[in-house]
Amino acid sequence: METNILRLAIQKKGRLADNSLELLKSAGIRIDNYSQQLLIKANNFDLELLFIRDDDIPEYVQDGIADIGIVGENVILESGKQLKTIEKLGFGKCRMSIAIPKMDSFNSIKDLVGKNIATTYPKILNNYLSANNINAKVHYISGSVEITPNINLADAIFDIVSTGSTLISNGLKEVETVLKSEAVLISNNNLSESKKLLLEQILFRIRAVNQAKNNKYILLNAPNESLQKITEMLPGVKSPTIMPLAIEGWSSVHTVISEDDFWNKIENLKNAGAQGILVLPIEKIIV
Ligand code: PRT
Ligand code: ZN
Repeated sequence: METNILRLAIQKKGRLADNSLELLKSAGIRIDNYSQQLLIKANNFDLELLFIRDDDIPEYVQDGIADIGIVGENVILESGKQLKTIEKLGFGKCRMSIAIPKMDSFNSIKDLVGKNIATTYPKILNNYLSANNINAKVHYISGSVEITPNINLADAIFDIVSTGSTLISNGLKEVETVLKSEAVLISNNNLSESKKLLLEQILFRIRAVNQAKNNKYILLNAPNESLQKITEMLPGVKSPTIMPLAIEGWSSVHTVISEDDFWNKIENLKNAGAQGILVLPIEKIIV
């Protein structure tokens, strides 16, 4: 008989582990007695979590050992598996770049012809090099790729970069960004109808949480004659709510605004006459 529990593979330990659990928690999925077991069932949802190394997640999901997974796009690409990306999750953001010793010159990727490049991601690098007709030697190294130029094991490296401080402290400079990556939700291609339904429910919650994260609730007071100008700047989910203040000639405007948008518009709002601006976090948004 087909079991009606959706199995989600997440990273057991590492950069994505905390954020993955945090996302589930904010989506209202409770996981009690969590103590790094391999497999654990959620308390209030037909979901079980499988904790594994991130490199194993694409294969587990492709083979149906897990139904869905949370993993970095870089890991999926390197695995070469054909998996459905269901949703970008907004954490684990990084880029994959080529770096060389900081004193070496670099004009274009043509300078890599004939060079030795060390990486943990040979498949992505080889694809990139062949797409650009660059003939270079790719060397697989399982860790600490950034030290290889210093010990003359390689002329260049291809690795994950986020702040760039690892490159700098190893005397390297980033010369070419090959791709950008973040954590994504992936799914097996042959989910049963009942599992698809569970996935839809989880996805609905994840979207509500992630939408809310990027948005703020904004309240402000404005003289009635500025209302039109101000509401044009604040489209909101549908349109702003406008309520009269106890003082004649003034209104309170409530709406939702993206965090970035807020910083771009704040000056214009003030110039248009907005006062007493409050910005509050939102827990969930269902549009
Ligand atoms: O044990 P397991 O195999 O599960 O974990 P792992 O060691 O393979 O992966 P982990 O936990 O290090 O990273 C998991 C995922 O996080 C990666 O696959 C990426 O998708 C994402 N990610 C985001 C990163 C980084 N940022 C990152 N900065 N992965 C690795 N790094 C490394 C980078 O290679 C560099 O050496 O962190 C170092 C510091 O980076 P800077 O540029 O901030 O100095
Ligand atoms: Zn890994």
